[in-house]
Amino acid sequence: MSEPVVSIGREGEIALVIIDNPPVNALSQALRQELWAAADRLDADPEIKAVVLLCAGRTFIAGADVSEFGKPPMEPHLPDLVDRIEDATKPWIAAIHGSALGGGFEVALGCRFRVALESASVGLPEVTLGIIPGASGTVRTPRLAGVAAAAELITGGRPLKAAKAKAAGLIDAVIHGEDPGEDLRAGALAFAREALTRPLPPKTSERPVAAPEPGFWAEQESAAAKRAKGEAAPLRALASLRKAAEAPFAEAMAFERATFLDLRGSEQAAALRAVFFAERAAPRPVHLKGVEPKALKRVGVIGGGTMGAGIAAALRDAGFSVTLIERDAEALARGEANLRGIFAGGVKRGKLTEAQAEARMAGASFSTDYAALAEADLVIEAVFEEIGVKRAVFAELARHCRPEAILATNTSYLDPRAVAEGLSHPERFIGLHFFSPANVMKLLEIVPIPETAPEVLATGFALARALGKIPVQAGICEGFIGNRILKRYRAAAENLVRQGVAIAEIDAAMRDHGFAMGPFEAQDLGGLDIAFLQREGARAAGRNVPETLGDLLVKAGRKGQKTGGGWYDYAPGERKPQASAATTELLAPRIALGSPLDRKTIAERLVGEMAAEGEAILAEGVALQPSDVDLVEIHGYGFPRWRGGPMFATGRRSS
Ligand code: T1G
Repeated sequence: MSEPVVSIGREGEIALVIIDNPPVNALSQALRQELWAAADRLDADPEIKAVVLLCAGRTFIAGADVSEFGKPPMEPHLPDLVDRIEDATKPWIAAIHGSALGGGFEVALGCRFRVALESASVGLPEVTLGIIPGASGTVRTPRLAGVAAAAELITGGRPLKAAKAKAAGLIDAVIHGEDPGEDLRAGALAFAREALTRPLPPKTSERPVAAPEPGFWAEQESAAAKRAKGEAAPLRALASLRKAAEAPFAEAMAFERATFLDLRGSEQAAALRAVFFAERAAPRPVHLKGVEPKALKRVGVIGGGTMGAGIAAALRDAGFSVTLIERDAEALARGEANLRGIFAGGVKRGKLTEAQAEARMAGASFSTDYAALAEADLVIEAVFEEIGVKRAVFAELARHCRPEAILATNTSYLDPRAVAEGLSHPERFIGLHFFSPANVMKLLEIVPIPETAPEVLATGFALARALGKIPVQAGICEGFIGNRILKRYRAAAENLVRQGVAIAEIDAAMRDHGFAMGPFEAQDLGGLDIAFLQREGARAAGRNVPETLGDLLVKAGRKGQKTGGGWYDYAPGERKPQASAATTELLAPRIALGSPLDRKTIAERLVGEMAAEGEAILAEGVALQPSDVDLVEIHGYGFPRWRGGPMFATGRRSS
């Protein structure tokens, strides 16, 4: 028999039920069964008056065991267990640290009370897995928090911190302190003793759901439909919540369960599960197991432009001390202002307090002298994409940094081997390709050169973990994984235009498919000139790079939104694309009179091209596994997560 995952202790007339099911106390069948047995045993114990439910390890119950989802559900089912806890003859008090998520939060909802450490959060992230809560989350939550707060929690899937959860009525007390084994345990016991001196509140299932304002459901449904773009779970979650507000408890529970089981077997849920596990595996690649990363504290960033400042901000957010280097005082002042601007934006959006923004700036220093990097553990270069400029930077770094300091380039198109040419100790060199804005975008492509030492590569992954990013290792080729696929995608989209498909129709097709933007409006936003200059550079170097439609636009001065027009026209100060007569005229000689394609076909064709390029990349060893290609597309290029990425969506990987 395997080790028990539940133990029972006691403090006077209060029992402590302690779950210990690493890593995240997920509700495996064994755990459900042992909790049920604990409820039976404590009901039968006349000396026990209340039960505190605590978890060992890093977190409270993080949810159902996602790895059981492909298998038939086994008894005891979670909704029954939640009812069983609610029906216990003694009140249960959930004592939450870390995260109470999904089924974990539902177990807490079955308890008569919930208390949580300040640092804890609670949530129902099921929609992020393509499902809805399956154990009363949609039915009990509105009984505590009302339908508006419940709708936000359930259709958005984002957890709430303890203080906000308390304000919403989802927990009863916030416990001060940090240590779950001491502060939380003591706080929960004190709460339990106090609660026993008062009459018990009603069970959650017996509370009514307050009727919302008239028009509430119609408004919610249309907003959710607009956001969903084909993603099923948020709308189905809303329907379940509505049922909870309009039907008796048992009927709403049956509706929720049926919806949950239906979605669990869906293609979208399979895709989102595959992404879930790929994201968790990415930061710790198997081939680096046992390789110790180097310690990182002080990091230098060369270049204070949009990319450099974004990287510096990401580093400061993660607590590294940062030294930003620029070539002269003027550029340095601009770099400092860029960094300050990023934190000011955080304050404006309510993500940072003024004091936090100040502290972020206080941990950054600014210099035009590379000698300031003498103590740096890592330096990331983010200067102009020109080989001569970059090599000059690395020559300076070799002169001023410790020989064991890691030196990284953020190049997106140059060959990192060429950037590193002539560098002493090339084993410490690596490519770290961030995506703009670097403090927001989750993807980090990690590009070793042949000399890169394994510890240096492992340090790249450790850095990604510290920054909360999704790292993907890429081999050397033009554009690495992401930009190489982007190039093929854009070329395929241009081919459709050449065949006579309307530009706006292609963009609309990709938006309908779940992308935030289509390929042409995205180019207008980012500017067409960067890719153009890169093609021109390759042509100047004697390579055969066929003329693109984008080249024609740039040559006519149409570089995108910043010049008032690119593929589309833009009214001054506006970002809304308008069909452009000028573009039509410019491109007319290259465009055939073709038959139109429907949007679904357009999207499938373009995703097919991405996947075909992904396959070529895998065959060349530039990407190590299909899930890496999918993670790059989802986290760097806006591929709809619920479609699983181009490799998953085209059946090239199943999990
Ligand atoms: N099931 C199985 N394994 C899980 C898991 C889960 N729910 N959550 C995490 N793991 C594994 C993960 O793969 C990794 O494994 C290890 O635990 C550590 O995870 C009926 C339908 C809790 C905030 O969506 O958000 O309940 O790689 O690296 O950074 O309504 O894990 O070590 O082998 O992420 O400390 C809803 C998902 C399920 C929670 C901790 N619950 N988990 O973060 O660790 S649906 C979720 C998280 C549900 C009911 C339903 C995070 C965390 P390995 P980690 P972390």
